[in-house]
Amino acid sequence: MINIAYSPEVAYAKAHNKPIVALESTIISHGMPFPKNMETAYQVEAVVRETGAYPATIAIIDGVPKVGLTEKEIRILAEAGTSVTKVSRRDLPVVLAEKQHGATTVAGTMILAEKAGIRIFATGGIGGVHRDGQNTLDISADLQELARTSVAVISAGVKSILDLGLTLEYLETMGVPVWGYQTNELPAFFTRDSGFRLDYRVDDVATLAQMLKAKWEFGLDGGVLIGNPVPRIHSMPKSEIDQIIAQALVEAGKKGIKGKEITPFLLAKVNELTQGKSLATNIELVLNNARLAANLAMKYAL
Ligand code: PSU
Ligand code: MN
Repeated sequence: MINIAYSPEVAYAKAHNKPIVALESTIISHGMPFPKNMETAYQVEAVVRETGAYPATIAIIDGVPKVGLTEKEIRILAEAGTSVTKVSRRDLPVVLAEKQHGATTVAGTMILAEKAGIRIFATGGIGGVHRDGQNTLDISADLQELARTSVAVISAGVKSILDLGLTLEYLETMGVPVWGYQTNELPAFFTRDSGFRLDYRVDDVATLAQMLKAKWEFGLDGGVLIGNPVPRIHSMPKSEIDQIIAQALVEAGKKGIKGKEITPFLLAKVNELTQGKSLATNIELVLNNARLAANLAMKYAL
C-alpha cells in the first residue's frame, strides 16, 4: 500500500481545515538552474505563508509521494537538477515502485494534490501543444490531466515555445475552463499579452472561488486553468522574447531533442540566451502566481 506522506505543516493545515496551496517540483529540478531554483522554491513557500495559506511542495522522495517537503528535501531536488526523474502521470508507477526521487510536473502534481484533497495549485507555466504538434503529436500530458483531475492551476499562461492557439483549442475540446485573471488574453508567460483572446475574464478572487465551487459542486470534474499575467514591471518585450524562443527552437531542432527533454532544453536555452533576464522574470511570475493562489485558497475555504 502506498500512502502519501505529509509534512508537519501540511498535516496541521489538513487537520485544521486551513487553506493549502500545492506547488510543483519539476520547476525546481528542470525549470531553473541551481541555486536560484532552491532559493525560489523557498521564497514561493514564504509568499504563500505571508499571504495566509499553507504551502505544499509536492515530489517523490525515495519512492514516497510527499505532499509538503522539508527544506532538506527541496535542496536534494534543487542540487540533483535534471538527473532527477521528471514525473508526469505515466512516470509515477516506475518512480514509486523503484523507490526513486521524482520531481512532479503540473500533471504529476495535480494527481497528488487531488489525492491529498488540495484544490488550488500555483506554478509558472504549463505544458501544452508544441509548435507543429499537429504533425509530431507532442502534446503535454498536462492538458489531459487538466481534463480529468479536479485542481485549479494558476499559471502565467503558456510560453511561446508552444503553439498557444492549438493549446487553447485542445483545452476547449477537453472541456477545460480557461479564465483570465484581470486580463482578456491568454498571458504568454514572459509577456502579458499573446494576442489570443479568452472567452472569460475574472477581475476578483471571490468570483474565481465562486466559479470553482459552481463547477465542482455541480459535479463537473476536471481542472481549471487560470491565467495570471506577469506583473507589468517584470514583463519582457514581446519582440525580444519571440526572437530568442525562435533561436532556441532552431537549436533544439538541430540537436534532435525530443520527448520529455524538449521543454527543459528550451527553458535552459532561453535562459542562456537572455543571460538570466528571463530567469528573473520567471521567478517574479511564479511568486505572483503563488500570491494569487494563496488568496484564492483562502476565499475558497470560506
Ligand atoms: N514550463 C515552464 N517551466 C517548467 C515547465 C513548463 O515554464 O518548469 C515544466 C512543468 O513542470 C510542466 C512541464 O508541467 O514542464 C511540462 O513538460 P512536458 O512539456 O514535457 O509535458
Ligand atoms: Mn511533450
